[in-house]
Amino acid sequence: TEKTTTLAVTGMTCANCAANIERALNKKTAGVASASVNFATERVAVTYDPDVLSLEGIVAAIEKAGYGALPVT
Ligand code: 9UX
Repeated sequence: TEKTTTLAVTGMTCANCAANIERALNKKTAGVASASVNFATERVAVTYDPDVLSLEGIVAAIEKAGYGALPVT
């Protein structure tokens, strides 16, 4: 069963940063079903398979892309 979580993202300075994070999660992180970044609110919603990926793994993937993330839900 998939879970959906929201994280606060830090370090986005232009709209393309949001696309960078979506690419990192949707195309490079196993276990992500879908990820959508809202640049204006600095949030990312991630739907994922908790059997494959942990919340810590989501944070690590965002950090690897060069940004910061803090779970908010
Ligand atoms: Mo915009 Mo973000 O040039 O990593 S893409 S600052």
